[in-house]
Amino acid sequence: MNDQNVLEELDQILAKSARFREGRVLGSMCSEPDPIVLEVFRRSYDLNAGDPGLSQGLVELENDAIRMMGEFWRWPQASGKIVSGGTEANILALWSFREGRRSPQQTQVLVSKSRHFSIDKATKLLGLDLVLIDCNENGQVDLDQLQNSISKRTLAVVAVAGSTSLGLVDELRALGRIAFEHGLFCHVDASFGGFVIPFLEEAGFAAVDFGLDLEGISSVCLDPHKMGRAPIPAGCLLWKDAQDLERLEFSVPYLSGGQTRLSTLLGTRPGFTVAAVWAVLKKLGKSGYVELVRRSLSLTHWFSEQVSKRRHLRLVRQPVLNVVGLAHRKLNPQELAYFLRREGGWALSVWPEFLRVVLMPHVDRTHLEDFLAFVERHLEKE
Ligand code: 0PR
Repeated sequence: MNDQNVLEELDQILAKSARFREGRVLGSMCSEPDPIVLEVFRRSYDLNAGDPGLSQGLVELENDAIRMMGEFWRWPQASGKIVSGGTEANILALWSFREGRRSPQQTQVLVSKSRHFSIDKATKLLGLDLVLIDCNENGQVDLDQLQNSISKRTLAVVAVAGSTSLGLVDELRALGRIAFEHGLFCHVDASFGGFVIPFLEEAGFAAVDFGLDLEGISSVCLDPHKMGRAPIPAGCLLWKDAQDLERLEFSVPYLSGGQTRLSTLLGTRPGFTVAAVWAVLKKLGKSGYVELVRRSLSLTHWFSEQVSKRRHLRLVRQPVLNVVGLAHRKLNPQELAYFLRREGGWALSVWPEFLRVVLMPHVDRTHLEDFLAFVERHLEKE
């Protein structure tokens, strides 16, 4: 086939996919990347970050990007890696903890019930045991229950900083302190919140206590492909102590650089991702992310208020980040989501008690007005 025919067929098939810019995708935690990444792709699409000896440029870009993300999380000297997403980052964090444990008895990972399923995946893969802790009335991990669950079998605590369901944030300082006092590792899963939390205060919203510098916090992951405006796949894992990263290193003698040390789960990995994350960080800088958060959080508060005012809708909880949970007073969430999808093409994320709207950069006020008007037309009768 010639290029044109291939591309025509591709367009036809891709037409079956929802696109962010159409304004109907309201439940996704990914978004349309910053347009600079198209140019970055043209310049870097053939590079393999898994062979650093071949591309010293990528090594420089990755180190620079890690430093910038470390600054956001108040630890510019952080060691880290750009990875494929939150799942890979969570697996790597727990893997390093397992390799660094004092005794093989330490198999338990404590985390709140609001954790993302990648933590379940990681513990299963690594032969570790997941201990699920209830949430308190604010949707944060219950610290008393967590403390009472610590024993000689405990290896690590995972804190959630931006829960997948409602964007809620655990008490990171208190969790770090508990981990420190008991000699446990503590990983912060800020896959979603990692590009929001550092900018809340400057954007004019209620701040959340955070930082890799907090006592007892060992690592944090944040996903550039969620609120960072980078393309998929792009995650990042930051370590406070370089030795935690070094435990994951494999020395590979035969690659172009000779004695290359590799510490990601993937071998061959996209150089384009590294270049794109770097480019978006350079372009937006701290002030760019503050602006983005200001816009997303303003929209979040406006939308929450609108939901609260609707007769048949219920706001599940006052948002902390840019995530809104809403429920219908008559339809259950599955029925509601199915109706919205079938009749209006709206894509929201479905949870047992509510639907999730994520106020990502591609979501505009006009999209939300359309959504609310649709609900009013179809679901607010009598
Ligand atoms: N940790 C948290 C707190 C997450 O919310 C997620 C993903 C992960 C880890 C795993 O990250 P990766 O998927 O990058 O490995 N949360 C989103 C979710 O489950 C992922 C997502 C994004 C799903 C966009 C759908 C979508 O359209 O909702």
